Amino acid sequence: MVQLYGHPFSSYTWKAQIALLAAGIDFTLKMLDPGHPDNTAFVGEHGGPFGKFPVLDDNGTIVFESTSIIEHLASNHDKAASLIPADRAQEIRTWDRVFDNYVMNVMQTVVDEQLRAPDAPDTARQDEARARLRRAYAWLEPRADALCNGPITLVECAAAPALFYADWVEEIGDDCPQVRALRSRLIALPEVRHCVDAAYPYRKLFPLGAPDRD
Ligand SMILES: N[C@@H](CCC(=O)N[C@@H](CS)C(=O)NCC(=O)O)C(=O)O
Repeated sequence: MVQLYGHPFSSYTWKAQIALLAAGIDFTLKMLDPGHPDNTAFVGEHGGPFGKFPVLDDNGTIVFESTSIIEHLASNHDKAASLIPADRAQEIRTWDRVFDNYVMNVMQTVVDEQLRAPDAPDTARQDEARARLRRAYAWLEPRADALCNGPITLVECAAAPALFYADWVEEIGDDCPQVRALRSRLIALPEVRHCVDAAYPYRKLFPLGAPDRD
């Protein structure tokens, strides 16, 4: 039995979910909410030093960190091997780092600041993060057209939630049409659309106010 502890609105849960869906691995999403304290306790125990999610329980093998979860799937499930094809593994791992470190985590800085102080966020900190997102978009622009045009790999798993939510925090501008097109390409993937649709009821949780699109 494969179980993924996470939440339908969580970007890093999407990342692992997209991999599971793309590989066709049956799994149960173990919901993290006040109605499921046992699941929350599990993540507190197994989600690394800060009890973060997602956490995978693959028939008793427990893995945290979304990239490690996907590495685990690719190494241990034949159906998931194509998530990290051997001939492109290094390039794919680099793109995964790019989307986590320079898009997803930067987006999260703005969100976390809003959660920390909803009435008086440190706007200088948020503005600085938004500027970093614009810099990431500009760097991606000449590279985006060549990305994510084939089967789902670790790159798509990382890029889809990162660009989906980053655009809500700092909209991808007219000066980056290829990054916009990349985001649209990713959202159109059935595995990603599944995550977008499942997250819809939770949009009210977005602390900056979710836009009425996507
Ligand atoms: N590097 C981690 C990041 C995980 C992460 O930040 N998860 C968020 C949800 S998207 C979380 O656990 N938030 C709750 C918390 O930080 O306590 C990964 O790739 O799994």
